[in-house]
Amino acid sequence: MTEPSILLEIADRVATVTLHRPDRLNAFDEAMHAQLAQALDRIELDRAIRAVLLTGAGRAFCAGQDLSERQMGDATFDLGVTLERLYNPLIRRIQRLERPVLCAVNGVAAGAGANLALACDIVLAARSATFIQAFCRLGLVPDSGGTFMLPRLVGPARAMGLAMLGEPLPAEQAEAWGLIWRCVDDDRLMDEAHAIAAHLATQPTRGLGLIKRALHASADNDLDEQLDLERDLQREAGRTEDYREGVAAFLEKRKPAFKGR
Ligand code: T3D
Repeated sequence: MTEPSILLEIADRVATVTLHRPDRLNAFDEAMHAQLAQALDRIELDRAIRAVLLTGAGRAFCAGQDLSERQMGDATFDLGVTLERLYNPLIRRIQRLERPVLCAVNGVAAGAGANLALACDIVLAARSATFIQAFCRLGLVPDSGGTFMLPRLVGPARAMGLAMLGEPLPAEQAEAWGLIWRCVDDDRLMDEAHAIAAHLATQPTRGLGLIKRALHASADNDLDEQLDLERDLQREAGRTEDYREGVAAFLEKRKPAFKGR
């Protein structure tokens, strides 16, 4: 029996998704894309899941596209089609998922693997991890949202350097530049990641989903549009049970028990 390329474990309202092709540094082949899409189908449908944790098996997070699938030497092969069919839907689904997605970058994250991590809501990385915009080494353009995320996260000068030089960016520097949330010692990574995911899974899930929507929209909105959006989203948030629970718990000086609705 062939080993699964994606492991999905659901426990205590957290779905942990592990990229699992360690001998290929978790590079994406067609089967891994398909299995990840299935895992996301399951997560989207199961409202009891209130946080997602994405990580990689073995010494890498993900080395991007499996290049052994690109050995055909056929100049008519259309990479635009593979982006449209595989990578773009993946990035859109993560960004639109109304549950917090935490990424634990356990090792090197290269090419689409780096940008998959950056598409997640909170990125935690092992101190030994590196981020590589490896595309330029192959004559390609950063994809999977890289040209969108990089300048917004680190500014145009650093984005251009990362994209054109393709040098490994160490996790500590990624944290210092604001590319990721935090870098932690390697042996602490998964404990910290599980603790954050467990915390997120007890929080007001709908409110967190609305925060995600507001922050994503701010990249394209002017202040007036964003103020209007905040008004609309706050109206929605104010109608949730969790908001009522949050206020009641504050006034009663107790810990809130959020239900995610
Ligand atoms: O194609 C499309 O659909 C368009 C979309 C493109 C999206 C992309 O992601 S393009 C970018 C593709 N990725 C890369 O260019 C990264 C390639 N990998 C590397 O540069 C290096 O492997 C790393 C810097 C990530 C790690 O280096 P290192 O020295 O730690 O490991 P290694 O020895 O290079 O790799 C270990 C094994 O994994 C090795 O196999 P072996 O020799 O033990 O049998 C290596 O070939 C394999 N591997 C690593 N990355 C890939 C890979 N095999 C297939 N595809 C990979 N991307």
